[in-house]
Amino acid sequence: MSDIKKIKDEFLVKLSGDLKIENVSQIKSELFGKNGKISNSFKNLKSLPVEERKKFASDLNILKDELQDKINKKIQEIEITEINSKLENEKVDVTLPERNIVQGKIHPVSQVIDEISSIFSEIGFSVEEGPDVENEHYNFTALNTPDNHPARDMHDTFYLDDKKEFLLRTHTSPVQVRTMLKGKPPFKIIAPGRTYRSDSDQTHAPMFHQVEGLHIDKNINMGHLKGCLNYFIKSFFELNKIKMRFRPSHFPFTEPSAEVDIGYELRDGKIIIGEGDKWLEILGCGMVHPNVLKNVKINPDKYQGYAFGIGIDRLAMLKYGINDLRAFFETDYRWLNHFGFDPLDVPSNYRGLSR
Ligand code: 2NL
Repeated sequence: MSDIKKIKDEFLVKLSGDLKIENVSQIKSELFGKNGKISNSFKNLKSLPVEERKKFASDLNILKDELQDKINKKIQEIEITEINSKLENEKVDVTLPERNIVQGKIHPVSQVIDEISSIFSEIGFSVEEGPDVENEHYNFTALNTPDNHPARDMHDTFYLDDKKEFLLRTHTSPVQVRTMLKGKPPFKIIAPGRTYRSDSDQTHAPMFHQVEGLHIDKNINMGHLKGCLNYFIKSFFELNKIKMRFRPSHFPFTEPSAEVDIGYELRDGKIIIGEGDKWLEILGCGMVHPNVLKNVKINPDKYQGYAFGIGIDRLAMLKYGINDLRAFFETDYRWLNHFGFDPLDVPSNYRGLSR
C-alpha cells in the first residue's frame, strides 16, 4: 500500500470516532504540525526520483485538501451537536418567580429640594451651591452680623477651630455672598443645602436643610418679594389661593425684615393649609440690608433686592404628613420605604426644570 493510502486510511478511521474539539485539534497537528505526517511527506519529496516526484506531490496535495476538508466538517459537526445539546438542556423556566429586587427611594428632603428648585426655576431663579464648611467672614461678617451677635455664640454654632475662623455654615446665605462676589448684578438665585446649628430636640436637629433666595436688580421692592413668595407657596402646596401675612421681624442682613405666616385649620387633627383662622410661620425674608450690598461691592443706591430663607425639613413634614423630624436623619429603611418617593414617579406639580 502506498504511503498516501496508508495515511488516508489511518486518519479517516481516526476522524470517524466520537470526538471532541480537542481530539480533532490533536489529529490536525499529527497531520499538519511541524512533525506531522503530511508535512514530513512533503519534506521527503526531494529524496524521490524525479519521475515519481511529480505524481507523488500531486497525490499528496489532493490528500492534504481532502483531509483538511474532512477535519473542517468534523469540527462543524461537533459544534452543531454541542449547540443542540445546550439548547436541549438550558430551557428557560418562565414559571420561575422573579428575584427580590430592593429598590431605593428618594428621601422626602431630596424630593422637596427638587420640587422647590423646579418651582423657582419657572420664575427665573437659578440654583447655586457652596461648601458646608465656611469661614466666619462669609457666614457672619459679610452678612452684617456683628461680633457680639448671639447667633455667633458657641452654643449655637459649630466652630471647627479655637480661633473661631472656620465653622459649619448656619445658613446657606454664604452661597449668595460668594455668588455676588464672583459676578455682577442682576442676581436671581436660590441656594438649597445642609445647614448646622448646635441644637437638638423634638423639633430641632443639629443638621437641617434650608433654601435661601436672592433677587437683586434695579428697582426691586417688597411687592416683588410678596408676589414671588405667594407664587411659590401656592405652587408648593398645589393650591389656587392661599392666606398669607407678613409680620415684622428682625434679621441683621435685611431691612425691613418680615416673617411670613400662612393660614391653616385643623380638621380631624389634620393640618389643612390655605384657609382657616390659625397662622403657621413658614419663612423669614426682607429687603437686603445696604451694608450687605456694600460688603459684596454692590452700590445700594443703584441696586436693591429681596432675600428669603425657608426651612426645608418642616415644609417636607407639612406637605407629606410626617410628624417626627428626627426620623428624617435616622436612616431607617422601613421609614424610608414608607415616606420615600419612587425615583421614576414625576411629582404632580413638576413642570420640568428647564424650558
Ligand atoms: C430665617 C430666614 C432669611 C435671608 C435669610 C439673606 C441672604 C443674603 C442677604 C440678605 Cl445674601 N438676606 N437671607 C434673609 C432673610 C431671612 O432667613 O428664618 N433665617 C433664620
